[in-house]
Amino acid sequence: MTGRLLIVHGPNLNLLGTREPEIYGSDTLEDVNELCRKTASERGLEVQTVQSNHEGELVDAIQAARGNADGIVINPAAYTHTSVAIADALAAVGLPIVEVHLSNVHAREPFRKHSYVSALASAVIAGAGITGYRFAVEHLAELINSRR
Ligand code: DHK
Repeated sequence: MTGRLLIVHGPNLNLLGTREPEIYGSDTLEDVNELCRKTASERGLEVQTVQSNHEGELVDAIQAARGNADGIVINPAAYTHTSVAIADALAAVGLPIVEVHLSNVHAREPFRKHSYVSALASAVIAGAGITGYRFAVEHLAELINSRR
């Protein structure tokens, strides 16, 4: 393995598969993590995954990526639209970031259109469902492997 990605899942994503499946799909969080692991390992990368419903725990996990990861895939979920703390943590670690949303946040309620994270992201993927995580891992793998 030649690099490591941190995959960060925000609040309520532990309920994937049963939570509003018409919006978020029927795959579980473990399905998402398995897709990330498979996509990453095909490109010589390892993944570490974290999910929390607590803002501070997400901040801690992002801070811990400094020196331990080469890139971050993050779906901050509801914190996308509210959390300066998570955005500041992402800026502080200085790693390439891909922001993922399962749903097309731009086609939903107006408050979902604003993201504190997007300005820090190398790429933003919304509306592709679980496949968005594959795209995110592929993008980071290309970035990381092109720097070697
Ligand atoms: C997930 C959530 O939980 C929402 O709060 C966001 C995002 C959208 C998603 O589409 O993955 O607004």
